[in-house]
Amino acid sequence: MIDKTNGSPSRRVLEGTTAFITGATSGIGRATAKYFAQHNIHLVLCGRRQERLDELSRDLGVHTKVHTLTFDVRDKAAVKKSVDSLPSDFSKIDILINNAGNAHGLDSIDKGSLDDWDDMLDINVKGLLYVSKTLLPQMIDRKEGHIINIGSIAGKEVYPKGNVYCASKYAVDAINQGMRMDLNSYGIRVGAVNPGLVETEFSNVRFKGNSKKADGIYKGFRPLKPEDIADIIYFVVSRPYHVNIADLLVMPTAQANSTIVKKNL
Ligand code: NDP
Ligand code: 8X3
Repeated sequence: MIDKTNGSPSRRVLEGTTAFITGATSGIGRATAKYFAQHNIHLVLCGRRQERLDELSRDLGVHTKVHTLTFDVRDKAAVKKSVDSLPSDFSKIDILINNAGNAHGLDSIDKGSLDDWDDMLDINVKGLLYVSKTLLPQMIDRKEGHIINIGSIAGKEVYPKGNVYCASKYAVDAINQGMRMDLNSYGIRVGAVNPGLVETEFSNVRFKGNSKKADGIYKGFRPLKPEDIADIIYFVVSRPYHVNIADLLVMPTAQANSTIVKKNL
């Protein structure tokens, strides 16, 4: 990729480059896909829900080139097979957004479910590693690429009952730092975007479809919208190549930290 300034010294022109987004079927990933499409970034969109990927492909295909991959990030063979299946038009990945992930449950450590723990560690940590490992060789060969890891405020401070979800996001924080060190000599940019409360399907997944409980999380204050995070991710990727936003924490104004949220209920 060549840095062009397009009349502005502060923005990198990304038209025609390709972004690989995991967790593109919902929330932050979907909003980022839409944002990127508006800027004519070509898209490889991933998730497990085929019908949502088909819908995105139809909607965003009018703005940019879109290819979809349906796989579970926990399945390392499926990750590799999917990446290997990319047609030549989409096989050069310039930007990787490691976004797929969720919280499963909100229970004290003595009451948490083993299946929930497996899900969070397998998806949020190991899935991110499998996808990265599969795409890294080509970035290393080209000595160029940008990886954005979606962490969380939960990876910066532990909150009650957050235990294993927080552990998974602390791991993302550690992996983000480790990747930046180990890929430094190849000129690859690595950074994390760590959101606080964003209104997506996140809480619905955490509370296993209990929408009353999920909606309650965002009541009485103005949470972030997935588009707020997409806007920030676009800002991060569109910096000139010598500028790397390494670690960014963003919360709603009503939120001071993981446990303090100003609510008017
Ligand atoms: P959503 O539930 O709206 O989206 C989660 C996405 O991850 C979906 O596209 C889902 O796709 C995908 N996904 C989940 N499990 C798997 C899997 N096993 N294999 C492949 N894809 C999977 O949540 P958000 O948009 O909020 O979450 C996105 C990221 O942001 C997560 O990493 C989350 O931890 C992080 N985050 C969210 C915050 C929030 O408050 N919402 C705050 C801080 C961080 P599908 O089901 O189709 O596979
Ligand atoms: C998602 C936000 O506050 O549930 O990472 O940890 S929180």
